[in-house]
Amino acid sequence: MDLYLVTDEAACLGRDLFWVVEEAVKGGVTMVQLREKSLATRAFVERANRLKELLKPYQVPLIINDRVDVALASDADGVHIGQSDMPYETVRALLPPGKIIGLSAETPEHVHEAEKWDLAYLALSPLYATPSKTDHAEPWGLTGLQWVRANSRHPLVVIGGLNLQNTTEAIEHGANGIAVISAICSAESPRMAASQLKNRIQIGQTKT
Ligand code: TZP
Ligand code: MG
Repeated sequence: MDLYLVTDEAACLGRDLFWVVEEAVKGGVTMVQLREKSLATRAFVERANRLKELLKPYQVPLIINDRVDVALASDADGVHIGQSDMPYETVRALLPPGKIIGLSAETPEHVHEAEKWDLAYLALSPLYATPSKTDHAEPWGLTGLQWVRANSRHPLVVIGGLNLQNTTEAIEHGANGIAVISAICSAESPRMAASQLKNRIQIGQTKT
């Protein structure tokens, strides 16, 4: 999950979401989260099924945001939950063995509580303020990221305002990966944007 794409059709500048995702994967995206806040359930499941088929040949895992039922229905690889979604223990009990769970942490308390859980990653939400999610919590910033790195055993993903200019320093400050919407979905070439972000991640990894 070093380069994690979170989908948002509204950010795709009118282009087909599946085209955007496939281009992004060809450019180096290693995990995809289907995030749908207003789609009807049936359309959500259809979209998840189609995305699952699209990603299969690339061996890129599909994660479903918020909805365990949609993840089960589409045999997705896992679920991403936030602090107001179903609790970790409930999600774990509902998912078959081998499925993964990612969790958003917005406060130090969330980070401490997450220590007892088996997470594929902890997402610091948001690293920076972003117009892509207006109801976000207080941003962690690089100082917050360093604190989480020192206080969590989980792989860390940062989300919110990540772009070509600030990716390397996020990796240098302890992030294992970055999650983005607009830096890829709204790029003129999602494939090139992904490949350039990947390059910035690799630069950060060699510096640490
Ligand atoms: N959660 C925290 S910030 C965010 C989400 C879904 C939006 C990230 O979007 P962008 O465009 O990469 O800042
Ligand atoms: Mg959620």
